[in-house]
Amino acid sequence: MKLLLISANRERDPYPVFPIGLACLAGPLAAAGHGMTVLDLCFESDPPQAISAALAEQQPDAVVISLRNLDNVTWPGTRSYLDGVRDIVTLVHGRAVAIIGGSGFSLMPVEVLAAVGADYGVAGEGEHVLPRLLDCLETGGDPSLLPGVVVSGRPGFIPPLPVESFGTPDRTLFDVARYYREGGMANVQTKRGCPFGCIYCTYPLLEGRSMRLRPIAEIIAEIRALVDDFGVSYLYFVDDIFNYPPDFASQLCRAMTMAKLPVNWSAFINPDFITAELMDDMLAAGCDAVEFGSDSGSPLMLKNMRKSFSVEDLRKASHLCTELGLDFAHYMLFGGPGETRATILETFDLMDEVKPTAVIAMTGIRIYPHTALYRTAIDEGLIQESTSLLEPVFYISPLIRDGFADLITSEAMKRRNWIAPGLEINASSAMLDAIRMFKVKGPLWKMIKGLGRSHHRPLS
Ligand code: B12
Ligand code: SF4
Repeated sequence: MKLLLISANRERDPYPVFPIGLACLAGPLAAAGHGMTVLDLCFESDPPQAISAALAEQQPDAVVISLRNLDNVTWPGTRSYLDGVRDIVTLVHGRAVAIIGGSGFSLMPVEVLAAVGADYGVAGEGEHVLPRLLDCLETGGDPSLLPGVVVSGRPGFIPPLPVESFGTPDRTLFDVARYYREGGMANVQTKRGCPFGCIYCTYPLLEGRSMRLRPIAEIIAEIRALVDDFGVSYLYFVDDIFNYPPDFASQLCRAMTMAKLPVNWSAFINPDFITAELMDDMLAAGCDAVEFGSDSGSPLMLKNMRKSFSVEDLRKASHLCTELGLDFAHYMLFGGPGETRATILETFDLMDEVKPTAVIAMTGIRIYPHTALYRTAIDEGLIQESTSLLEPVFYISPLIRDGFADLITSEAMKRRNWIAPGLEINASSAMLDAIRMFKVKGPLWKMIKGLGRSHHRPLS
């Protein structure tokens, strides 16, 4: 079949993110004999015009739309992207079959399909099932029998099956250089899955709870190609947790060091599985910044969010970074079940003590179906089973709802290293645009060291 692959993601905050999910599909689609072109809407000034032109020029049989983000998951400054996707599908209708997938789609497949009006949707990983769906369409098979495939107008679907293994994304049809220039990082995935069960988190739902590790030699070859073919010198590992399983992380780092790859990199890490030895391996392999998905500095809140680590683990991991001179950020999620003024202040106190390069604070927690937080929100009467979550609904503990934003704002503004995207503290779009003008490589939060004082709605 003749395919047009569309990356629908136009979000540029915190930076434009290369559509690695769609690139993962390009190889298997080519292997199945399909021809394809790519339309990436991220850098298009007039998406409807670009889509119409691509449809007229390419005359595709099917359009494969990748929906990475439903919204920016940021309270109170929420942006939803669904209208843009609906517009894409409307333009495709009558000219080609519209198939949609991606992480944003997979979180609420039946609801998103109905909302945007595509012909077919695919929940979960697309490497195996998308070629099978196209085969079905060509041969007149029944797509609803394929795991993960949602058919327009039909209720329900067979749950997706995770792929056993996955390979190197095919980046040849994409503008890697522009993403690197404007985003300052290339992305690489070394494994999929997360075995933990934090109450709000969708990652185990999207990637499964069991870990699937890529062969290390294949990852090294992928990084080598990014360096040689695209001049990349900074990477971000998109794994849910880079340092789990720790043995794998350590083997990968040692292989990167042996291969003398001229790259720096950063990743999300779990404070639970950090040892001095692993940190040494990471630094030797070029790691120059780490991000902890800490969520809170309060023992009660860590327990309530079902985190796998303790406040003491956060202390130890932070001290290790400080000793090694490694930039580190803690990501905080305020407002979970049981959050009070006291637990919020405990978090500020812990951060004052461990002094990270930056603290990135999200206020309110987006509720997704099939999470423990969803059940809590129903039990507390915040939402009903019938509540649509396509537009974001945020959980904010009833114990702190009044004065919540004011408290975080006033405390964060007292500190130079706090960033609160939803409250626009050190993180407005204008500010991020201004920072990106300097062609920064690596995470933008490292730049906070250069700011003299905290900014609220700066530069606007
Ligand atoms: C790493 C990551 C980041 C990094 C990205 C770094 C980088 N340089 O790439 C950072 C921290 C910067 C980031 C930022 C954001 N992220 Co983020 N991120 C992730 C994460 C953990 C992995 C994404 C990834 O690269 N996956 C690897 C690729 C290979 O997988 P994939 O894209 O899902 O593609 C597969 C399938 O989805 C499917 N597929 C994809 N497209 C299609 C199309 C069709 C037709 C088919 C059949 C299948 C298909 O097949 C692919 C291969 O198996 C996911 C959570 C997760 N575990 O998925 C969140 C996630 C994608 N992020 C999310 C969001 C919201 C954001 C932000 C908007 C805001 C925020 N607060 O985090 C920004 C937006 C940035 C931007 N410009 O777009 C949400 C999106 C869903 C939603 N709620 O809207 C997710 C799912 C997390 C969540 N909250 O649930 N993110
Ligand atoms: S927050 Fe991190 S550790 Fe917890 S379930 Fe999500 S990905 Fe796993």
